Amino acid sequence: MKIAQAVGPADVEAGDVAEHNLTQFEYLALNSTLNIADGHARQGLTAGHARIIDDLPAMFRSAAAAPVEVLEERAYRTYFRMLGQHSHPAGGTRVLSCYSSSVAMEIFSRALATRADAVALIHPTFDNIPDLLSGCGLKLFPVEEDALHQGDLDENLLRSVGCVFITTPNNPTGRVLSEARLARLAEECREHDIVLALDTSFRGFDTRAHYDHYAVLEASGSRWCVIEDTGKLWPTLDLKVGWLVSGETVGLPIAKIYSDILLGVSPLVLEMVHRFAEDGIAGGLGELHRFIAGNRQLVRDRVAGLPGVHIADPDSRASVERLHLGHRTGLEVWSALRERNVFALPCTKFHWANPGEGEHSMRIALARSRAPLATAADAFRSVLAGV
Ligand code: EGV
Repeated sequence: MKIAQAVGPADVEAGDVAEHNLTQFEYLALNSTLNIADGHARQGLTAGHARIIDDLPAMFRSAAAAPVEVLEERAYRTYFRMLGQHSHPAGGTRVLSCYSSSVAMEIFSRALATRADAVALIHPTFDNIPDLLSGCGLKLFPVEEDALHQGDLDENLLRSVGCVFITTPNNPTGRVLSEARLARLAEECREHDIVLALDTSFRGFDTRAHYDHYAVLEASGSRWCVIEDTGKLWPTLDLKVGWLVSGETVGLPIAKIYSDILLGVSPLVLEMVHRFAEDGIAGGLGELHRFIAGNRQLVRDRVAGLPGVHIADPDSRASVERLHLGHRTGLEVWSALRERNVFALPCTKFHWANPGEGEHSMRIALARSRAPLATAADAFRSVLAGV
């Protein structure tokens, strides 16, 4: 049976939903106009975006005519320039284009599983990361965010894994690995001859994640891999690219596994990424940051003063916002919201090693148009005032 059917609204019983993974919760929201569940970009087009979309027929024809290598290199060069990643590799198989960052993640996991048994993985984080890694037979050890940001990782942990995997900015907390901490972590990984993997899917939202990661990684001499994602930023109806970027000496059969799965991504999508990134450089990225900050303020204003409710990540600039619900459980609030056709995301499964930790929080997506977000936030307020 297809998963989409198994979790369709008709099947949803209180007992069942508790078992859902985060994406299964996101499916339930897809047909609602008040979907504040998934982290994909669903806001309206800006004027700059609309000009690109109006150009689509011409882009289709020019993409069909150009060599794909040219389009691919242009897309990632522009994307990396927008985000300050000037020392990114280029050419050959160092930057591989995938349909999504999850596809890149699956390719990475399979490649890693040929050489490693275990991974030290950031905790909490979006649950499909632990699920993809463990689906490849890898054993997982949690790395708590606080421990990661405070100092060196446990020597015993580093000795028992083949990879440290970090999402930065993290999903859902928005916490960013500093340049100094990345440099030290890369050194620790080099000392133990293990792979350092980063998932930077949310980096576009936070300028604190725009220091040149590739300069740090290259200088470290470590075996590294980075998963980049254009999918969280722009409302392109899920036309996006996940890039699987690797160091010269990563020592994993990444290009081979990639070839088992993909020939490449659509030249039209590469052309769109190039154009949206150009727009980002010309001011679109700043506009996006102001838009998300405004939406974040709107949500914070709506829930202000509710007893027991507080903002979990006051410093976050990611396009998602996590709320602590006090005594209420995420599932309880989820059910009450659902009766009003509003769908947010209970946080339990982000805490993949200790689900109980996420029981009293929810995540709200901010990459939404202002009006539906305001309606959803109003519903949130009245539900929280009532339970
Ligand atoms: C988020 C959806 C996948 C994922 C959403 C996400 N799930 N790919 N299995 O793209 O934060 O809502 O990352």
